[in-house]
Amino acid sequence: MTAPGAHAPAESPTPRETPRRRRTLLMGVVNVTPDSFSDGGRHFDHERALDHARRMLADGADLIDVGGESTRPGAVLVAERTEMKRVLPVVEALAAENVPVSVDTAKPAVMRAAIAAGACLINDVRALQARGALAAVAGSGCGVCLMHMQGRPRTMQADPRYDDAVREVRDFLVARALIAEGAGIARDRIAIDPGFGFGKTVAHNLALLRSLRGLADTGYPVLAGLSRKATIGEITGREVGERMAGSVAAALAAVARGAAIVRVHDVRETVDALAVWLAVEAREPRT
Ligand code: 7PJ
Repeated sequence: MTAPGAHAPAESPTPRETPRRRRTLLMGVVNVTPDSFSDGGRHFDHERALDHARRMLADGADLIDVGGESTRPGAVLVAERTEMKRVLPVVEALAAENVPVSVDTAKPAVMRAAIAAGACLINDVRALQARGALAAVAGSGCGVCLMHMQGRPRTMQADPRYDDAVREVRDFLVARALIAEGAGIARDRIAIDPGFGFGKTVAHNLALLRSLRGLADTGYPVLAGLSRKATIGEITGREVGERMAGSVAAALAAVARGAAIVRVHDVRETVDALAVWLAVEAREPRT
């Protein structure tokens, strides 16, 4: 894959003016959830998810995050078997094409099956707190993203409260990372994520974004996911289908504060925005 902006400018540039290849990784989101005419796990849903993934890869995604259970506010949990039927065929197909695949799951059995199917990253919104989750990842060479969430998806947005959201989220993530290391997951396999929108108000999310550098300074790579979330909607007044520009701005703000990975739906637009921003900055922030 060639980085956008990698073409030589017409005039011979000094090294400082040469657009840089970005180091920030773009994670493209693929949801394998049934459309209204099918029961999930059907061939059609998988083909649709794969088409979507391939389009994001062509647009410049570095890895694909496959999810079979919605964790959006108010979402209802799905059964383990259903989740596996949704995600595993997609993971297998992408892994067979040498695509780096992460799986968005909190269930140890799904983690194990996803790793066997070729996933290289487990993306757990529950930070490996489910019984058996630490062991499921520790026994593999797979990476893990530990995310912070207050409460549970069905109710977490009801009335989220913190004394100090930034400190509490950081302390939780560092504690979970140390527990993961103690369970045998090497430090260089761990990323952390403040979990924007997971039991957080707009004010909490903005405070966490402003202070993302403090998370990056823990030494763990930071993943940031703000794409199309309610906070973008509240700031812009846009419905979920119209949050692309706001999401791109949020991704840039996260990268400027040291995010190593941004989780996005609109890969092509984020790639372009990052390329322009990096060309102007001529130096990527520390991650
Ligand atoms: C996130 C996620 C996030 C990580 C979702 C949505 C909700 N995983 N899975 N971070 N969000 N690591 O995309 O709106 O922010 S699902």
